[in-house]
Amino acid sequence: MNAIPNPIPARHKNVNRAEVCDQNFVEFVQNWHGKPGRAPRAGEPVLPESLCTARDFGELFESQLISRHLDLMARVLRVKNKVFYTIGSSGHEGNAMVARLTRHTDPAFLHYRSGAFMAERFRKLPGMDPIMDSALSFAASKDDPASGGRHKVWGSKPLWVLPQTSTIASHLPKAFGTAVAIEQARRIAHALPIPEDSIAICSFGDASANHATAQTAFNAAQWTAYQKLPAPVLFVCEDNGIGISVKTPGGWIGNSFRNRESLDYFYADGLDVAAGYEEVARAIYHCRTTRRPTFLHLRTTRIMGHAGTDFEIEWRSVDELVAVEATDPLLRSAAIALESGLETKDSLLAKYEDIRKKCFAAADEADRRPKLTKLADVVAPLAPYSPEKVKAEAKRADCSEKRIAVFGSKEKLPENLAPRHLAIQINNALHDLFCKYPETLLFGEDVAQKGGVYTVTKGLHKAFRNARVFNTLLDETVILGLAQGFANMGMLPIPEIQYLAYFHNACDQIRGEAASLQFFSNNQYKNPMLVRIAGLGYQRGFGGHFHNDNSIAALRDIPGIVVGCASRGDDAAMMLRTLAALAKVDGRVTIFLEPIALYMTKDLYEPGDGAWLTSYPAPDQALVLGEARVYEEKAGDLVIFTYGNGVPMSLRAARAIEKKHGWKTRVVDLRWLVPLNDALIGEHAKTAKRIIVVDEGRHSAGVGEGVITAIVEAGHGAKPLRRVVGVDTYTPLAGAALLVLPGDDDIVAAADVLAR
Ligand SMILES: Cc1ncc(C[n+]2csc(CCOP(=O)(O)OP(=O)(O)O)c2C)c(N)n1
Ligand SMILES: [Mg+2]
Repeated sequence: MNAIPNPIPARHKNVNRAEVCDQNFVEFVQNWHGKPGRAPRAGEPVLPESLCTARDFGELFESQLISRHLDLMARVLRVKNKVFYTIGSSGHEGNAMVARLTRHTDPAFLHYRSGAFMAERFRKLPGMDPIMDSALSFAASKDDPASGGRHKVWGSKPLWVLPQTSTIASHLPKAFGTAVAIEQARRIAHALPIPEDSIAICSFGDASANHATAQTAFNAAQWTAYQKLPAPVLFVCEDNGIGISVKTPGGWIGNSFRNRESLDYFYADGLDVAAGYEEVARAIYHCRTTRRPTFLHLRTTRIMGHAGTDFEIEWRSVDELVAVEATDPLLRSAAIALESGLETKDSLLAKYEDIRKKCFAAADEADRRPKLTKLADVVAPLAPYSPEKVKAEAKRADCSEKRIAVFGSKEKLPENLAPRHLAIQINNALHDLFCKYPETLLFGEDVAQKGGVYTVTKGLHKAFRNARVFNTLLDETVILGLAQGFANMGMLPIPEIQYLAYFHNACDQIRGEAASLQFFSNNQYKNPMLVRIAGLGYQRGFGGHFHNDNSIAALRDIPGIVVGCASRGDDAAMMLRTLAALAKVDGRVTIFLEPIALYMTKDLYEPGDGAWLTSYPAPDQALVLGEARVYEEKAGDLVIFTYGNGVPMSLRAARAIEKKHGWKTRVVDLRWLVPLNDALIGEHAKTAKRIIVVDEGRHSAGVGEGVITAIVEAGHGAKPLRRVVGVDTYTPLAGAALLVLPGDDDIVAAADVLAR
């Protein structure tokens, strides 16, 4: 590498490190005094012994220069308010090698320093322009082909680059999931959208490698490969030795990853394309041919700071900065170009300036393109909904022969059997979804042979075998990462989260990742799924908090998702069909919240009355998103809004209230918790004299808050109104649980207050 100037010239004390690095390049070329070689022909090694040919090198170097000038352009135009993002790729341009040596159909989940990777991948398809596309993204223009101006993301539909959020490491589980999905497709005869021998690529920084979400993905990949199951994921750790301002201990990445069980480690010098190319090629070849998880430790450096806002000079010495800047891989690439004779000083400087000009010209053009100026445009891809198509799809029932085979005979079809409880009807509905969608997969903890802890998935494994129904390792983040991976590959995943408390454990995989994909890709990518979560309180004599968690707040404010909660078997079956249809038709991330305490509930008013058993709805019946179930529609003395366990409680309380106060009570089972049907709530509030909201969730941020807001906003807040809601606490064990959760008596007591 080039020597550090001594003494350090005055210009190196410049606060603007982008200017310093820019000048460094120019000066380095101007001052180069080596002996130029005879320019190798396209197919010859760029330097003796290098696996990288002159053609490879020439294009890689150009990609590196494009990436660098996009960074420089962003720094200049940020201050003019024409660019809105300055986290750059400078020092990481060696990642272009990974792009060159993989295919544009290998799904890529990229680190934010992937400018050169992208520029290189753009070469894989004709007629694409990395500079203009990136400029539109930097400028947050509506014409940005990656996100439609919603974020500066690296993304491309034709190039299989799925846009990532800024949450570091959160993309690793879904990259692992995508790798598993590529392999799973064959086992279920599903046609992949990409070649069968594709690999999933994900890149991330050295500091990010420590994150729990990253470690969980490594572990899951190792766990898989350890069992000799394929998981062709290429983890590319771009090690620049620092994370914002915190240095990674020297040798940490190598020492931590070199000897992991079932994770194959490769090291490549990303600062030197001629030297690093061979090892990058070996790692990729290894991953593709062995289908094993592969860890590519790519040496990089970070120049120009973490982002444009990071004035490194304020917290690091100039000497240190100068030393880091001397490791700039573009200086090394310039040396290779000059040494090999591929470029002369003049031709190289001319190329450098030419790319600079193109980047600024593109930025100028991007600045003139339209921005997002309407709210409706911003949110259009967030939660697409085609009601008619969803309805038709939910009611589509064209697999009668398969059903007969699965259920045993026509007589044994569940709609021909006696009424049953919730758990059985969910189970029947899942069997039906498996008949309807051959691309359905169901997975989670204990869901296969055992059929789940509450036997809700019993029989599915036997009927549909290992390839479609399987146990995962014990990790909710991975379960949801797998779901995203399967969805990316066109399947319909139905992951199970064993208890609501354990969704909270992995919430970001939905909140930050799955639910955001349509938004940040301008609806070009979708990861449709149906997540089943067992939860809510009232399991008599069992569990304590973590099995009776009643906090729905974490789901309520996730933009774009649909959350349904069925209190009875027939609704559950019809709701599942609608949720699956929302996923299939509109690509939605849907959540089915299962009230555990109602799984086996048979009676409503009296022991043995069987009033909570329901018939199985024929497969051509489904719910409409937002549609409530209303008991005693005409009753108007009191309306109770509720859901889940609150429904049978409210129905019982309604009887007691009628006896006590003579009021006819209407009970509205909302069924759909996200989004809440505000209009429906307003209508019912309007036509009743009094209102009670029964929310088994918590006092703060529970569904009840949303219901009451809807009532108030509809102009009915002045009516007599009470809320019966859980306490802001964890749920205690045994009978004490009923102290913190609302019960039948609390509802009657609320009516008593209204009667005063
Ligand atoms: C989960 C999460 N925590 C914190 C951050 C803030 N953050 C952004 S980048 C970064 C450092 C990442 O360093 P590294 O992984 O080494 O990547 P580099 O920037 O060095 O390429 C931090 C702490 C984040 N984006 N996500
Ligand atoms: Mg780093």
